[in-house]
Amino acid sequence: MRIETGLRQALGSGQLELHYQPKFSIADSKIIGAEALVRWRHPERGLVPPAEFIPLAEATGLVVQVGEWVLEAACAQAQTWKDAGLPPIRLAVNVSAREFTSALPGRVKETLERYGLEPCWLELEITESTLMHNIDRVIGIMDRITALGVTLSLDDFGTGYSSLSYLKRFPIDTLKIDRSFTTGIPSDASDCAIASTIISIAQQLNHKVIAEGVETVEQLAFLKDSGCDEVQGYLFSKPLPASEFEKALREDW
Ligand code: G
Ligand code: G
Ligand code: NA
Ligand code: MN
Repeated sequence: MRIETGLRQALGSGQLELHYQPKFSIADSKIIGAEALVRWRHPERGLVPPAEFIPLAEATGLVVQVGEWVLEAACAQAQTWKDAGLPPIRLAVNVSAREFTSALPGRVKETLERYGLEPCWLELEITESTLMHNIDRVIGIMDRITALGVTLSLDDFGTGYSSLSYLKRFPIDTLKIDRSFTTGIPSDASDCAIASTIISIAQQLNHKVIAEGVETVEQLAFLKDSGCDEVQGYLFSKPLPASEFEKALREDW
């Protein structure tokens, strides 16, 4: 069966699920949020990671429906945690370029309202490639989203082609240092220089900065010394099923 047909069926039959990778504040090691990462629980192939179907979904346009499902599922989960009395944490949803249309702000607003959620529960992660086409239109959409109180983070920062002259115009809250740079810390001098430069740019533009893919205490020490605000990675936690993330949140609280 073509993977596209399979993915369409997966959307209709509840085979997608979200896992949550905690994001930690470096200053006090507390969980401050989570990145929602989609997985496909395939009847024969088991749990399929997004790298195996998101690129295809992007190529076919099906990523729009996947994205609608992800936003819905993340907000439903946030409502459950809110109703259970857990402290508000930001759930970050990845949004690909094809979802980043003028329909997105209205859909985000409507979904938050339907689940009775304050905007502080939600963050959207966008990648640099989203920002490359029609910059003025993209900034208009970003402004409408941030006007709702929903924050934006710039994912995989430094891996694309976005120019620094645009960066200052983006209403973003957080820069994410890509895992490919974190990996080389502390042995690779270039990766260390790039990471600390990203941190410095973020500080001077009044953005927060988070490093992803943090796996070692040496990486954490370097990032802390360099002024990084938040971390995400296997040193702290892999992406967790909702029940396990909730457990971690309750223990941390
Ligand atoms: O979980 P994993 O590291 O395998 O994720 C691989 C990639 O898939 C990541 O780069 C992530 O941005 C992307 N991804 C995960 N979940 C989603 C999603 O819900 N929507 C989109 N567009 N991309 C996602
Ligand atoms: O594309 P994006 O960067 O949003 O996706 C994050 C991906 O990286 C997820 O698939 C997640 O499972 C994976 N990941 C998260 N933390 C680590 C880490 O510390 N090391 C490695 N190698 N992968 C990680
Ligand atoms: Na991401
Ligand atoms: Mn990333």
